[in-house]
Amino acid sequence: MLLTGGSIAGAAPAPLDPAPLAAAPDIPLANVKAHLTQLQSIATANGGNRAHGRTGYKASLDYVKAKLDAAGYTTTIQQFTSSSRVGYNLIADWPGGDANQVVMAGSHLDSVTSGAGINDNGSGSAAVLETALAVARAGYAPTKHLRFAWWGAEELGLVGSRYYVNNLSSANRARISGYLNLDMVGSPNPGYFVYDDAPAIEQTFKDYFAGLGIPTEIETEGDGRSDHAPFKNVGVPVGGLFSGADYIKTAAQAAKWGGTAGLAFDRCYHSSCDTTANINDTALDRNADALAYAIWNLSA
Ligand code: DTR
Ligand code: CA
Ligand code: ZN
Ligand code: ZN
Repeated sequence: MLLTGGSIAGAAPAPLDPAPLAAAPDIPLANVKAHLTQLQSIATANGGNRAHGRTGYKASLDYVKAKLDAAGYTTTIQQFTSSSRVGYNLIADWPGGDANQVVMAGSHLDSVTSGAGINDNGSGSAAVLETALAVARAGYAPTKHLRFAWWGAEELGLVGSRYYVNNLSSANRARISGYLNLDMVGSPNPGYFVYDDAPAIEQTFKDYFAGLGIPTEIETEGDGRSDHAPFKNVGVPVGGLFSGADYIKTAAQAAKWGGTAGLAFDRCYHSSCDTTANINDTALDRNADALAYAIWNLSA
């Protein structure tokens, strides 16, 4: 069921002549962290989590939606049921661009029941949100259409993103030229992993990190383990970024990335200690900026 809301009337009208390609802006780390602070407060006020079917998830969704509505996005809430509880996806379309060439970025907004889920996956949700808000601030008018999404019930098995893809017509699936996924991008002992699914998307992210002189590794831990999988399964080109979960950082990885060898990338993965204290600011900042770079370059 689609519940469409948002400030369509307030949407910024697409300019008659799209602006020339602008360089991607810096995504302010302070803004991304402010979203994480809000998500932490929401979890604290709702039984300590933001899990599917709980009040903390819907409060998280309402927070993100309000920011996007105020910025001029056309937002849609997609409702579904999983494990006898109601779940929600939030879809935000930036007015303008070629509807037959849609560049999407998304992240799951739900946490596990054991904690606030600030790295998993407040980090991805906040980075995607602030990138969407940067598009609005810039009045960016790319050739392609931009769509952003926040998924429900990922922790139950990619339920929300699978529901979205399953309910797209084949024509609408074909209109998506790429889907970029961010799931855990602020891990406290971070690695810099780039999904190696669609070459053009992978190269765009690698180019960004190369520009910073930061080596990356291909992401192998997560094949099929996050919300890019339902898109990949129907032939949509996908990519994404990941800073690591419960795998252990090797000495070689610590030598190139810093941090601590012999410890997990995120030792609070799926635990109650996944709070705002469980974030590496540098990783969060770099991954948010990398997403903005990819959005600007893939939608031009
Ligand atoms: N499935 C994600 C965490 C996760 C584990 N490995 C990867 C690799 C790529 C992206 C995400 C992940 C979750 O627990 O939400
Ligand atoms: Ca930044
Ligand atoms: Zn998780
Ligand atoms: Zn996750």
